[in-house]
Amino acid sequence: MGSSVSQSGKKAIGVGSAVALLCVLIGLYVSSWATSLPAKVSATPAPPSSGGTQLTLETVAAVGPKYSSHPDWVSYLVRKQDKWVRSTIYTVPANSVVHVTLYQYDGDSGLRNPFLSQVQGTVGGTETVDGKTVNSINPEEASHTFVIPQLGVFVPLPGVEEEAKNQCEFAPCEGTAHRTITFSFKTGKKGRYRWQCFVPCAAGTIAGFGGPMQTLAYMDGFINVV
Ligand SMILES: [Cu+2]
Repeated sequence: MGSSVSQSGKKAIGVGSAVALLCVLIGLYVSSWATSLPAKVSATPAPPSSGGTQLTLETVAAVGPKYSSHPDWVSYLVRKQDKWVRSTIYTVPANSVVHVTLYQYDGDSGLRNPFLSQVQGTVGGTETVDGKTVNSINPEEASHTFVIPQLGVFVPLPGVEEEAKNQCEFAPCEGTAHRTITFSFKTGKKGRYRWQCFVPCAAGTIAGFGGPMQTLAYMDGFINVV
């Protein structure tokens, strides 16, 4: 009798500590998930003649194993010093002009809402696409958009043609088939502004809006205006 009690006691302690360990592991997992934010990347000074600061971005069809545990997800990357990093949190100065150069390495998905194919809220209300100044693109050609709703900035990004040769497979993409888009926007007062893509570009997810479209640091992020 005594030995059976102590045995079940031992069992209870064993089960109890296994459960406790499991809880600790779950806690660690959740806290690391909840606090893992991408690094902040600051805009760099732009050439003095242009004033303001510069952000250099690229979009890729597949982020690849070097940048993510979801190698086939679409993503934005940002240039930091001489490297492409996967971050979508940018720090820019208040009341200033930010010049953006964006290399589009992804193909087109098309917009559901053609309204978003118009350029809005940029300096001059335009963007340049491969050197040509435009105020809208063909909605079917949209690959991604760069939109900061609170600042009224809407920039549609046309994709690489489907038949283009030499397409980039995995990030970082450099020199393979791409479109070059430039635009500038004014920041205004200090604050934290959300930006995001509005193209249903998350291939293989429900309505194209799952996965990278609903996980921070792929197709959306924040602009910290400081
Ligand atoms: Cu997108």
